[in-house]
Order: sequence, then structure tokens, then C-alpha cells
Amino acid sequence: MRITFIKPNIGRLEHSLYVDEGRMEPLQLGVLAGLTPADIDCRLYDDRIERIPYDDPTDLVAITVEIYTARRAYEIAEEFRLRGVPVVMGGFHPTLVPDECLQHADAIVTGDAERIWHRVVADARRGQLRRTYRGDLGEPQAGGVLPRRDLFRGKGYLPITLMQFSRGCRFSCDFCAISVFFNRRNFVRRTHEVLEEIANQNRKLVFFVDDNFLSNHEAAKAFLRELVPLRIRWVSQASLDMTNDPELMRLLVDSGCLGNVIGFESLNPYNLQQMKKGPNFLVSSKRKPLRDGWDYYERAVQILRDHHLQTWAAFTLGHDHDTLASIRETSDFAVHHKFCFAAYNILMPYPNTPFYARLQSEGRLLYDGCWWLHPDYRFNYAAFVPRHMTPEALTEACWQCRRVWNSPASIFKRMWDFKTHLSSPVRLAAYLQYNPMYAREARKKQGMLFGLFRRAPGSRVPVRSFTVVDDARVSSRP
Ligand code: B12
Repeated sequence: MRITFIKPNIGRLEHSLYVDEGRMEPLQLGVLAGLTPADIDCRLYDDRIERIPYDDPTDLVAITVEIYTARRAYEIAEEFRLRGVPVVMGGFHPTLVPDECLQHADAIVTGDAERIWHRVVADARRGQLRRTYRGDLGEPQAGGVLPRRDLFRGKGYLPITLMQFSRGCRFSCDFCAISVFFNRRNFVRRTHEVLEEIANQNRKLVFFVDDNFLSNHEAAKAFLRELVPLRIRWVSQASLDMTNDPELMRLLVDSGCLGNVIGFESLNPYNLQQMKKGPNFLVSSKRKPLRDGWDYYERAVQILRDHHLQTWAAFTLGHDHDTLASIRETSDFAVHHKFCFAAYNILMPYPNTPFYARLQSEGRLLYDGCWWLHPDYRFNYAAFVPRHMTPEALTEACWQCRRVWNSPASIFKRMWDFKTHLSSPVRLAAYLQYNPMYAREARKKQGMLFGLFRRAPGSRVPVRSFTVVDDARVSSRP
């Protein structure tokens, strides 16, 4: 039996295919292949860089689907299904929007694969796939399951090993797909299994792809103490409340942490309160958010710098208390603090989140509330009507933030921080290598269309039309 694993691309540039220069190993497909019985021939194709050989014989196609890749995933699935090959989809999108995915797949898996994938494979062998499999959430890769990293070879991924320490996050930010998927829970792997996985691969640079590496401070500390002797360097994603815990900060440094993606989201405490960004309130010693967000961030950023951490500051723009002026302030704040990288994400309504439900009830969703499938939706465009600006103005303001951030002058200016980027050759190399690359990627991706074809594949993709009228309200055409 052969299983073909597929990582779909987001879409295409206006006149050519889009090749993701910063592509990373598709860890979920490596884990799935690692869970697959050894007698099965596993193939992996990454639509971000290579053609998918639709006509090669295969018995099952397994596609990982995120909201940004859903449209393309459905196109790929249709090609295989036209050839009579069954398709199973799993990942965030099938979990959050199962009914939509079921229209394009023979079977879907919701939740984690670890405790259900063997059933799917056994049913596929017998030609008796069920429509829906519910994977229980729990300890990731339990029993020491190793991802099949051999399948990643030769595909030009960035030279950094992706790995999990934990999954999920205890916070409940209202826009986040993670808190819905994991229901605000966090699952930690056994320390010795992670250490064995590190030893089992040959890189010294690891990206722990955790949703919040520091969701559970005590578990993280216990792991980091054991990680210190391995002398690796690592990056991850974590929440700002880490700066309240001096022991944790020390362990981050001692264990080789170079920096984390941190969700600052907004400088406005009323926005933070509305979106329920719990960890950012906790950076205040008094835990009273409603004064000046800037004060809290100043202290936290100083602590990060004092530990030489190169922060990837992530912002979501378009909250109800945002104005064009506050977005400009956000841009100034990030440049002023010389963060290593910054993500100026337009706030996106992900289906099944409280934020999506609120916008829906207020009639503020654009693209008929289905932006990820809409033929006109473009990457980094606003998909809802903000309170204090038009959707177009929000799109433009976010693009301006990216333009300012990625300009050669900004990259040069931000480099001059002796506490972070200039504190060691490794840090400077990371700064200089990745800043120009992310700048190119930001330019390429801005305004990119989703999927490769403008027409819906078959008649199954629900394409709807929309217009934004002068008062920035939405009217839908049937
Ligand atoms: C690492 C990461 C990245 C990396 C890229 C990784 C890569 N290989 O290319 C970077 C930082 C570059 C990135 C970029 C983006 N990301 Co990202 N990313 C993640 C993150 C944190 C971890 C992914 C991962 O490897 N997890 C480890 C694996 C093992 O877990 P998993 O993917 O969940 O898979 C398990 C199950 O879901 C299931 N499963 C998954 N696929 C399949 C398939 C089948 C067939 C089956 C049976 C089961 C199954 O089984 C697996 C094992 O249990 C996730 C959050 C998350 N928890 O997944 C966000 C996440 C996937 N990203 C997200 C987004 C939005 C983005 C961006 C669009 C952000 C932006 N605005 O630019 C971009 C572009 C994404 C793209 N497709 O190109 C969203 C997607 C939202 C959604 N509703 O779909 C997520 C969920 C984060 C979030 N907070 O919402 N990302």
C-alpha cells in the first residue's frame, strides 16, 4: 500500500506560481508518516516547491489543511478524486470547519492524529473509509514517535529542525484558532522523548513550533533544565508573561534560546481587554490593564533585551479601538524597540472563533464570511469592516507598516542593538540572513490570490460574490 502526503501551497502570484523561499519542513506530515505502519510506502509532496504527480499510483492521499491553504487543498483533492484515489484531510481547518472539508474529501480527521491514524489506515486498507474520524487531544507523539524526517530531504527547506515540546495554550484570545482547537488546554511531551528526538536528528538549531512554549511555566522549566547540557540553539513562540518569571528567563538563556515569536497584538489596553489577551495583562505587576499599555510593554521589552533575546513581535491590526494613527504608533513602537522581526497581521476572522461569531452577529464580515474560498480574496487584505476605518484603509495601513519595517534603512537601523542582534555573531547572522528574506517574502505574498484557479474546482467550492459599498458596509449578491 502507498500513501501520498501533501502540503498545499497558499496560492499563486498574479502571473506565475508562488515559491515560498522561507519554506519550512511540514512537521505534521512527518509525524503522520511516523505514525504509519512500516510496511506502507510513504511519499511526500510539497506544493510550495514541486509539481504533484497526480498520475503516479497511490492508494490514499492525506492532505494537511489550514485555512490559508483550504482553497488549494480542495483543488488538489479534486484531481486525485477524479482519478479514483480516496482523499483524507486533517489539521486545523477540517477540525474547525468539518462540513466544508467533507464536501471535498472522502474522509476527514478532526483533532490530533496520534490516537486515530492507525484506524484510518486500517480502514483504507480494507477500502472502507469512514467519513469522519475524531482524534482525541492529548500527549503529542506519545511513546516516542519520531517524525519521518527522511521524507523532507532534497526539498530545500530552511536549515532548521521543527519539533514539538507541547501543543495548545491555556489562554483564550478571542481571535485565535488554537484555543478553539485545544479548548484552552496545553499538552506537554515527556522530556526524555523530546531529548531523544533532538539526538535523533543532526542539527543544532531547533524551532519548537509550540503554540505557546511557555503555556505551563513549571513544565517548561523542568524541560529546559534538562535541555541545557545539549547545547543547542532554539527559537519558539511564547507569551509575554514570561517576563514576570526571572528563573524562567534565566533558563531560556542557559538552554540556548535565541528568541521567541511573541504576540503583543496591540498597544491599546482596551483592545487587549476586548480580545482577552490574558498574558499581556499579566505583565503588569498589579494586574490592572486599564491604564497605559505602553508602560507595561516597555518593562517587558527591557527584560527580553537584557536576556539578549531576539524577539519576533507579532501584532494584529484592525481591533475595535484601532485607528490609522494607532496603527502608525504600533509601527513606530516596533521600529523603536529594534525587534528582530515583526508580523503586522491584519486581524483575521477565523471561523468558529468568538471573534468570528461577534463580527457575524454585527454584520461586519466581508466576502460572505467565507474569505478563504472567495475567488477575489487576496492575502493580507481585510476580510471584515473595522470600526474606525474602511477595510481598504486597514489593508493599506498594514502594508505601510510592512513597507516601513522591511525597508533597507529600517533593517540597518534596527541592527544597532548591542544587547540583542550585535551581542553575538550567531545572532547577527540570523538577523542579517532572515530580514532581507522575509522582506522579499512579504512583497511577494502581499495581495496574492488563493488557489491556482479562479474558477471553483468542479462545482463544489461555494463561490459567492460580494461588493463593498461606499459606507464600507457589505451587500451580498445571490
Ligand atoms: C509552525 C507554524 C508556522 C510556520 C510554518 C511551518 C511550516 N512547516 O511551514 C510559520 C511560522 C512560517 C507559519 C506561517 C503561517 N502560519 Co502557521 N502555524 C504554525 C504552528 C504554530 C505549528 C504547525 C506545526 O507544525 N504543528 C505541529 C504539528 C505536528 O501539528 P499540527 O499541524 O496541528 O498537526 C497535527 C493535527 O492537526 C493533525 N493533522 C494535521 N494535518 C493533518 C493531515 C491529516 C491527513 C491528518 C489525518 C491529520 C492531520 O495531526 C497532527 C499530529 O497530531 C501552527 C499552530 C499549530 N498548533 O498547528 C500555526 C498555524 C497552522 N498557522 C497559522 C497561520 C494563520 C499562518 C500564516 C497564514 C500566518 C500569516 N498571517 O502569515 C502563515 C502562512 C501559513 C502557510 N500555510 O504558508 C494558523 C492557521 C489557522 C487556521 N485556522 O487554519 C495556525 C493554526 C496558528 C493559529 N494561531 O491560528 N506557521
